[in-house]
Amino acid sequence: PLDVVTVGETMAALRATGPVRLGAPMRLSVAGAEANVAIGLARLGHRTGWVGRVGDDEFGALVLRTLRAEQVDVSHARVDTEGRPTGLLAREDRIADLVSVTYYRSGSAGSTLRPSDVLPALNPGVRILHLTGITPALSSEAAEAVHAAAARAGELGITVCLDVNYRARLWSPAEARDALLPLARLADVLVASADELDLVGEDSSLPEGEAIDALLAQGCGEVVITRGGDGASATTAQGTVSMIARRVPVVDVVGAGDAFVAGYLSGLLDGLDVEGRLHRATTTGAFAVTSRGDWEGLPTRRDLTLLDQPAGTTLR
Ligand code: KDG
Repeated sequence: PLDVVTVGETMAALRATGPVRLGAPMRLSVAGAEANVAIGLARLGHRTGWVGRVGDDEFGALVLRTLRAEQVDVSHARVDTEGRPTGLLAREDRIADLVSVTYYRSGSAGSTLRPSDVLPALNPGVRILHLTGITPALSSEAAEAVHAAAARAGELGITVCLDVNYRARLWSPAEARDALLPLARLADVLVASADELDLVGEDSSLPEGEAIDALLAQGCGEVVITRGGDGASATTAQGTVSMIARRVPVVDVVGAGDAFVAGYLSGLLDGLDVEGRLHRATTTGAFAVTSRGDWEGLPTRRDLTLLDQPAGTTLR
């Protein structure tokens, strides 16, 4: 059986290294928060599957081929038969570290995910179901699919991880709150940036500490708050552990949150304590920010100790 099942939309991703309107060259890859997490986990040796829909087109073939090449199981992925295309995102690196993303995903194959696509992947033996708050923004059936998956996982004793991942280009905070409040109630591990907490807390006026306590009180086992370059903290019934981010040259921050989640869940699967989970998460996050691409630079298990070498080391 798989250790981890992830569910979401994986898209073709075009990355321009200058203004698109001037015809800047573009590089083609794939992207999607849940696929990034799946690849991160697979590189660390965990048996991981991705569930979603792609179009019956060349971008869809690229998505599936890339995931397969990364040892991510796609046996539950579906190819749309009704002519809907694979979603696409275009990324424009404008000034310094400011990145602008445009989505071409409304009406995509991935946005029509439904419960019957996801439920067959949740076999007993699966240990973690990883979801993000992006998928319920795609359509009402996709929202239903993630909700049904989280509910079934709960029945089967599968740990549900939800990364809030608010995307302002997909929906308003009010719409997000309506969909994410019930989903957060089903989460065992909740990952959010500090400014996303009010999207998943019953009382959005609470200060951070109280909002976290309220989530624990409603049954969430651990609340992980990411603070970018300032590190992260994880709160469980035993208290809060904080960890600073690892100091690395920042090249590309997109995908860092997904890399962090992959490291955190890898630590959970390996039975590490909260400190060990955060250490692995900040390490995988650091690999993501110090290499180009959403997932390309993620570490294998053997790479994990590379950052412990002094800066400027040449391994010979
Ligand atoms: O987390 C990185 C993602 O933003 C990227 O891979 C694309 O899933 C994506 C999205 O919806 O923004």
